[in-house]
Amino acid sequence: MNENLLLTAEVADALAENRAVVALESSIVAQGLPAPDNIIVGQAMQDAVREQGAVPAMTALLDGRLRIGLTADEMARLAAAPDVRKCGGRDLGPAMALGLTGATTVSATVQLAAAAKIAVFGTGGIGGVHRIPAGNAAPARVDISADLLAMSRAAVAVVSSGAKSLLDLPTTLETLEALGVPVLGFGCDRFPAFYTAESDLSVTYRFDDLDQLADALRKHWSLPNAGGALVCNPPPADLAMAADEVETLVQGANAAAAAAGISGAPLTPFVLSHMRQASQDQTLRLNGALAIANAALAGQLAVQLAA
Ligand code: PSU
Ligand code: MN
Repeated sequence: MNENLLLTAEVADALAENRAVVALESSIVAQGLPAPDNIIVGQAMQDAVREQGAVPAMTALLDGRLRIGLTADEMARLAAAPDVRKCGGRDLGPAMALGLTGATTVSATVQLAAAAKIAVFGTGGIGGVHRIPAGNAAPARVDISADLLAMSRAAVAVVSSGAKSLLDLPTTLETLEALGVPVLGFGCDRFPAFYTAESDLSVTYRFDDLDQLADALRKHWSLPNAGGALVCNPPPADLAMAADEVETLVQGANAAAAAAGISGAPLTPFVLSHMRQASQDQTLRLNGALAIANAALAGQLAVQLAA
């Protein structure tokens, strides 16, 4: 085990006894959701993992130390501090050396999960290839989330509701194909687009049986140089939105961002907050509910893999 990784006793014991553990990212708490929903959802994700008989392991960088498993107070600290960094995988080494505190995105979390030999990770949605903003005064540039390459390198199954349709989803899926990351639908043929289950894009394979999904992962990992896999769980049907409704929200938010001259890193937070307001918090309720549902499925999958 990497000597720089600090595991809680609960997580270390579970791993030593080959019991089920589920990694959780902390960026969803620090940057992904507004207070007070961030702490409520982060706690509910951990509870959902436990209800399935698995141990939750939220990852973060606290005062320069890589942490696997956080106390409620530590998670609250990440949720409350506005200056907590958003750390991708590439940030970890330098941020450790500088003694910084940061929340981990999908790319950092899969790297830490792999280092601790945690095979399953549950989150809301992954980052992907951004759309080139139409009508934006800023020059068009490619923005590809580090999540995609990180998933190709770490043998970790990421359970999510796909990726947000504010991204370029066809190009995101092409990139996952190029990187050798299988996209596995659990009970779905279509790639879920986070807010909506109705994308017209296909997953690589569909599984309806958890046992068979676990078998597919075991066999994927039995091959040389196999990296991760993306497991897709459609958003809860009672809160999921219609595709055209989401597209209207995305376009309204993008137009507002262009008008305000916003691009680069602040773009996604701006777009999400605009969509939240325009939907009277429906996107926020959905985001929380799908993240909790994905944590539960990740718990079930981890239990199945540990059996
Ligand atoms: N997608 C979501 N919610 C999130 C994120 C993605 O629906 O909170 C976060 C995750 O931590 C993800 C990160 O890893 O954003 C991707 O950021 P970037 O596009 O800068 O790589
Ligand atoms: Mn980016």
